[in-house]
Amino acid sequence: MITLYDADRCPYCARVRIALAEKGIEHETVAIDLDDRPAWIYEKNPLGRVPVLEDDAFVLPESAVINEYLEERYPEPALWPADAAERAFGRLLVFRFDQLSKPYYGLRREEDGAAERFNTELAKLDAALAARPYLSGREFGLADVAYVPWILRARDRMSVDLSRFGALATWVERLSARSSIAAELDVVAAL
Ligand SMILES: N[C@@H](CCC(=O)N[C@@H](CS)C(=O)NCC(=O)O)C(=O)O
Repeated sequence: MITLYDADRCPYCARVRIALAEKGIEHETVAIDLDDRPAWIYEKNPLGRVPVLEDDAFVLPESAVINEYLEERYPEPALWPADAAERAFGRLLVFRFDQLSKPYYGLRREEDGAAERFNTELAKLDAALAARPYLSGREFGLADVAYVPWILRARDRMSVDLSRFGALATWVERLSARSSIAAELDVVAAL
C-alpha cells in the first residue's frame, strides 16, 4: 500500500496528489500539521518536510523525485512524452522551478519587487505556452504538474491577475477540466 504524508496547504504535496490522481493509484493519506509536526516525520525525511511517499518499506521525500518514481513504477498513463527531447525540456522546467518559486515566496513575504519578479516568470511561462499546449509538450505531463499548484494558489489565494497572460490563463482553464486539477482547486478553495 502507498501512503502519502501530506498537507493540504503544501503545493509540493499537491504535485504528488495530482500525479497519484492522474495515474489512479490507490493510496492512503496521512495529514501532517505543518505548524506542529510529529517528531516521527524526521525519521521519514530528515528535513522534516512533506510530501513523503511510502511504498511498503520504501520511503521517499522530494516531490519531483516522488513523481519520477511514480512515473516509473506506474507507467500508465504516461506523464512524460515519448519523445526524448520533449521529455528533456519538461525535466529542465522542473529542474529550474526555483525561478518561479523564489519570487512566489518573495511575494508571499511581501518583499519589494517580488510582484514584478513573479510576473516576469509568469510571462516566461506564458511565452512557452503560446508555443505549445502544455509545459510538458504536446500532452499534459509532469512539468504541468510541477507548476500548476503555485499558479492556482497565486491566482486564488494571492489575487494574482492571470488575465494579462493569455496562454497561461488558457492553460489553467484547460488543466482545470481534468479531475485531478479540479480536486486540487477544491483543496485550494478550502484553505
Ligand atoms: N523540495 C521539497 C520541498 C517540500 C517543502 O518545502 N514542503 C513544505 C510544505 S509546502 C514543508 O514541509 N515545510 C516545512 C519545513 O520547511 O520545515 C519537495 O519538493 O518536496
